[in-house]
Amino acid sequence: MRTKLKEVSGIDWFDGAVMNCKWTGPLLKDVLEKAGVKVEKEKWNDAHVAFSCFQTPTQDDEYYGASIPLSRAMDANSSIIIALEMNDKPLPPNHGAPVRVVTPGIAGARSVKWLDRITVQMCESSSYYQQHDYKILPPEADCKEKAEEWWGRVSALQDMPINSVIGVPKTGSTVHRDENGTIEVKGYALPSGSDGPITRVEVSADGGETWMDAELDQSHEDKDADLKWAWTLWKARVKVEKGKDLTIYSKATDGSGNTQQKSVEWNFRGVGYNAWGETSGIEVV
Ligand SMILES: Nc1nc2c(c(=O)[nH]1)N[C@H]1C(S)=C(S)[C@@H](COP(=O)(O)O)O[C@H]1N2
Ligand SMILES: [Mo]
Repeated sequence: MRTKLKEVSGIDWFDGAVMNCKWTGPLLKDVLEKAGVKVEKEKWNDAHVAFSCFQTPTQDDEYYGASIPLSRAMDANSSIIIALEMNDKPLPPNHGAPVRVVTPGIAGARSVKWLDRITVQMCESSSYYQQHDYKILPPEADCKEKAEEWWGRVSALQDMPINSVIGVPKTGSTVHRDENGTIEVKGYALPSGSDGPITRVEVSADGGETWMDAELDQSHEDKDADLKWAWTLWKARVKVEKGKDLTIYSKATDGSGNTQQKSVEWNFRGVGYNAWGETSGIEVV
């Protein structure tokens, strides 16, 4: 959003702010049921599960915290877990050892690492990161002072929007055409929230006039694996002319028909950016 639209108050994540691996641990739902949830079912939509880590202060708060709706947590299909393992090994320290939350489809900010406490409560987490960060503010909130007026009025980002990224070729690189005049384009795609899996990825080398289908790699060592929450790696061979300054776009669609738009509206923190995937300044030789 910073490079395409205008300056934001955020970090340069580029295309890499994503995690996709195998997480193992009990369902949050089962843990909450064992502990006993006192909120009546009719109120689950208004209740929240808050996660806290008190082990270190953060940049903007005394602790790290986040929350998600209780209704989402109590839905077994939401696959929200208290993770103990990552890729079949105990969690490594930087990914939250010994225990963290994993909230598939939901912004990573809610997957609290080094978990100390889980609370069922009638308000969202009071953490700075739930209240004053990770929200898609309206464009008029264009500075810190104006953002102050909006934090309390905009809901916290939960489900992430559908997205796709072109990993190869990298922006600014030189690529060789094969004998058919094509080049290989590869990347990943993520579904929107719980609307996965990815069902289609298209690629365009003419500014979005025409699109061709990419080949989806949805194979998995575990045949019954549910790719609802996973990324889908994709690749395509795209016919291109020789020349400088080629731009290629990618566009994903998921199980509920969500798809990407050419551009998205700017927001102060630069979060939720999901315009078409793009690689540009490609020299084709
Ligand atoms: N305790 C704690 N948990 C945290 C954070 C944090 O700063 N402290 N950062 C969150 C954010 S913003 C993200 S994107 C993910 C990153 O998880 P990862 O390091 O396993 O990729 O952790 C989340 N959990
Ligand atoms: Mo994050």
